[in-house]
Amino acid sequence: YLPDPKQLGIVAVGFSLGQGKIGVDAAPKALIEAGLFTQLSDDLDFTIHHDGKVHDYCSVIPSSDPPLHIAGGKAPMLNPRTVSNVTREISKQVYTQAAAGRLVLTLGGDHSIAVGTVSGIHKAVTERTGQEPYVIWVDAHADINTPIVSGSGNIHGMPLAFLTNLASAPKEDPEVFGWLENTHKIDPKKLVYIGLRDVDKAEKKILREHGIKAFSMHDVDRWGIGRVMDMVMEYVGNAPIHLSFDVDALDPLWAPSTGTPVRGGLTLREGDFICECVHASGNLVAMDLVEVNPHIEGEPQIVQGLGAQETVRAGCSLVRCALGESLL
Ligand code: B3U
Ligand code: MN
Ligand code: MN
Repeated sequence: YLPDPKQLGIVAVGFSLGQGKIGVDAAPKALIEAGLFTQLSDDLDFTIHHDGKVHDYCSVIPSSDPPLHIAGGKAPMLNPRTVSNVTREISKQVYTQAAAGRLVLTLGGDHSIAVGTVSGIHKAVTERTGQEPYVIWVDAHADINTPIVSGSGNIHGMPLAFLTNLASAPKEDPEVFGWLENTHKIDPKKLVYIGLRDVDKAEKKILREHGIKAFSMHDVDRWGIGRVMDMVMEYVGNAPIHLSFDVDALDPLWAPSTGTPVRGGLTLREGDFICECVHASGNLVAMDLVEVNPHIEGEPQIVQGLGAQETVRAGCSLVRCALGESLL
């Protein structure tokens, strides 16, 4: 039931309107130019299925998409219709790749694109296997704000609220994420976080109330990444795995070029180790790599202006590890 281990579908999504900083839409191009596809095909023997395009979803005029005020909300949702339409498109593309029996790699873009990737994979994998995939969400942030509790209105901080059905299409505009069907949505019990360290108060309440499994940086410090991954993999069991990796889970020392860096994160080696463990399970069905922003240079005293290059290199490494590079 698992995808053919050597057929890789790639969706490249230049999209930044789930948050406020331009540049994250340039990540797929930067990753490809750094040689990612060659590494995957030549070194790791994947057959790549890619339409040859970086889908540019940023040309939609944001002025045609005014902020959406939600009753009782702290901040209006920003670019709501654009993010909804773009993620619907991504969902279809990812679904098609997965339904063809391929492992699916999506290069973002900001993390709002996960509304598309997780929904498309969930639908395809449950149809193919009758088993619901688990989502391993590696991130400094929990990305589970509902539109009501979000303090920023940025949708990259909300994808998991829509995907777990904690939030549904707002009545102020039911078209926004109205396309999400039950077959797209995940059980909050099938979500596991690793790397959290910047979680909003309302998000903490959501994690507690829904019993969502989470390994914060505190847990990584306490147990070490080895035991954390033992616990993660035991929780996930033998289910298919969708790995959604936000590069800001890594410490800004290794990945400075990202929109909302938070100190005290994973080392690159710990990030690679997470990816290797997921690979070793044999159950990986999809991976997202998001929030690489090559236009942000990062703290120059740390990487002497090489921030973007370093972050892109870190991103390539994470993908290669998830796809089996470290196997001897
Ligand atoms: N939780 C905050 C901040 C944030 C979420 N994701 C990122 N930043 N990258 C929010 O805006 O929802
Ligand atoms: Mn994220
Ligand atoms: Mn993040």
